[in-house]
Amino acid sequence: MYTQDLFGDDKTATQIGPQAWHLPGFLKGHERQLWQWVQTVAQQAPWRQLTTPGGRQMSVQTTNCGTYGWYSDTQGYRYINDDPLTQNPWPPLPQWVKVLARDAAQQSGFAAFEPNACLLNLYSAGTRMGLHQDKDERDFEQPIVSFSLGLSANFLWGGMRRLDKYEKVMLRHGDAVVWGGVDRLRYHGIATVKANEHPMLGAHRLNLTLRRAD
Ligand code: MD3
Ligand code: FE
Repeated sequence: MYTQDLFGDDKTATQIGPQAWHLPGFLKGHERQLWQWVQTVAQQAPWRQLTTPGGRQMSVQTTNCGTYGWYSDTQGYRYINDDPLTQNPWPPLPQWVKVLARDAAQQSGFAAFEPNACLLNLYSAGTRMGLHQDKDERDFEQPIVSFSLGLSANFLWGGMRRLDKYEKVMLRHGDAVVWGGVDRLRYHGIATVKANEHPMLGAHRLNLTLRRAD
């Protein structure tokens, strides 16, 4: 891996691809506010396990906020404006969260990122996310910003083909990852989360991905 640790300190940015960056501790000072806000989102748009187009239940629990939410059922993968569970629009994506995402993108070389979709994934021990590409968005030049809270997990960072070899990058409470451009369609996933107890999130790992869906 062409890792480039710019400051020789693991609390600073590490380049994990030509246009992909791991920002350890990027969320420092915002973690509790994020977790409290996510709990209010989940009161309005409850956690649920989605079904893949192939009819399998995903192990992670999911919800969304923003103008668009990512959804999957036997009809396929897509972005939709309303939560099928409540028939209401997804809860709003607050400006302060958009600003955090825009700042992470800016630090990674992507100017003026304006997310309009936020997918929230809640992992408990034993859950994982298999290798996949994110290709349900319209514009692959737009970056995606990911925020992690709670239990640590190994992020699997692959190539352009499913069977390409992958690197493991440990994502911890407070980390951000940003990728776009030539790295936007790389295969990626999350290894099975190990049982543990986090002081803020208890038995869970939370990941937020901020996206431009249209
Ligand atoms: C690299 N989520 O929601 S975030 C997803 O931690 C997803 O829940 C994982 O993959 C999670 O689609 C990983 C980091 C991530 C997300 C999307 C990517 C890395 C990516 C898309 C392209 C390349
Ligand atoms: Fe993904």
